[in-house]
Amino acid sequence: MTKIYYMALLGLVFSGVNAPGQNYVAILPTDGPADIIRKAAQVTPSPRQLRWQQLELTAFFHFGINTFTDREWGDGKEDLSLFNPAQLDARQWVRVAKQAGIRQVILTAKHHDGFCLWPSKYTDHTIAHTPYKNGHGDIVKEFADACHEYGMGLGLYLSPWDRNSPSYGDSAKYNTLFLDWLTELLSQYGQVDEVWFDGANGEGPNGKKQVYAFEAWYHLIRRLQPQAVIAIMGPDVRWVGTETGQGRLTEWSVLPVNARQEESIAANSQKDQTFAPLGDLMDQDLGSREQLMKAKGLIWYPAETDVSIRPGWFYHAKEDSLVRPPSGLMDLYFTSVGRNSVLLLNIPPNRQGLISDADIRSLRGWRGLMKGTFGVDLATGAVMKRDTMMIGMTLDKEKTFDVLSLQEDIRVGQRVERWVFDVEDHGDWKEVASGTTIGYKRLLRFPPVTARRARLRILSSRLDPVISRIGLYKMAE
Ligand code: FUL
Repeated sequence: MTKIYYMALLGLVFSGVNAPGQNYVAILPTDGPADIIRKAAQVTPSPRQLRWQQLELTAFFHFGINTFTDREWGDGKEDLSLFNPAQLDARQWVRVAKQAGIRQVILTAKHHDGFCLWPSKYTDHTIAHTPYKNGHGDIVKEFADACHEYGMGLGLYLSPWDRNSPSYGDSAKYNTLFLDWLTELLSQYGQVDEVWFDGANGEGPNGKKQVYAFEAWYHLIRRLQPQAVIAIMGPDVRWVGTETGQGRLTEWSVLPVNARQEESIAANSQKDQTFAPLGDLMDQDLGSREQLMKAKGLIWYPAETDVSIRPGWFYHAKEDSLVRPPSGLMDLYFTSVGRNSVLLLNIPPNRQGLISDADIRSLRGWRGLMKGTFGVDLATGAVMKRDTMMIGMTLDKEKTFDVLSLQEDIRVGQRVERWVFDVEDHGDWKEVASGTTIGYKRLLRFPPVTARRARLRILSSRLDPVISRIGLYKMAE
């Protein structure tokens, strides 16, 4: 499926939406390379970005008319009488996610087909015109109530691209409609913690051209749900650039941006910053020193890795045998959270309106592997000796491990550019792992080693490194 996030993002203007403070810093014409690097090392997440990063594990529930038509992208002409998830239980979705260690879940309130899972006043293409609960259902409400009941973070996906709405393509009209939808979603269902705007737009060269009023949408979200992060086509959370679950080995959360657009700020009577990320967010190198030198400003803009537990985003019975096994989910953890990103794992409810047994089994197995691996930190009780660029550790006794976890204290910024981890082997130091960025978390697997003494050497850092945690683990079988 063609994805054109990056094209849409190129022209995207972010505005007035990051709390004033350190998650944006301007580069002055008088700044030399050393000033720019020092500034980059001091850009920090906003409180909402920090909270989101610490979640580590989040989930998507793709559910809608596509679930009943067996499609991935509906065209908006679907017969709504097909929609009848007779046993729907949003509490089961949230429970399954919670038992898997997931801490925030996002529901597709409206996908590209325009079908609303809540009874919106502003269109007829909604759940009110389906057999579900004889037209009296509201799945956004059932979902939100379940999240609140279980203390689960709540996110809503609202597709900007809409293949049903007659207003789509009449930019002003559709933007107003979109604000009406956002107002419904963000004022009727209690606290919302993430709003997810998809970048996909598949109308093609002869299709409708809709110009989105992102700034107005962001301001509404900040007003109604100030704690919510706005993801993907939004200023707080960036798409990692793949849908395979693979983050970058070098993943910077500090990115270069264009100049502050003072005219736009004045025009909108806004007090805080307006910026657009530089370049293509699918590039491998987004935040190296070389990239930073081109910037007019720097922002904290961390990566989210979205991937499905099955081949498709929506449920298809024929994919019941293709659910990723527990070891595959574990691999995803290493290539997303373990690469300075948050995992957004899609678990699509089926036609009954339930998460299927195959998915539940796999999630349980994964949870077992996670507990078996990360339940005991073999570095607990180690004696640490810290120098600026080196941390030595002596474990309480000789231990065997094959996983290293490193964390920087991102509350002061992301700084480490290159590091090596060694263990002592009969009086000699032996390198067992090395890497570039660390950020919130970096996980590495290697063949098991047995040692009592180990050391982390930072070979390059933008400012004094602040390592908040070193963990050592043994992979569960
Ligand atoms: C994409 C969409 O086109 C897919 O259907 C899915 O929602 C995925 C998360 O984002 O852009």
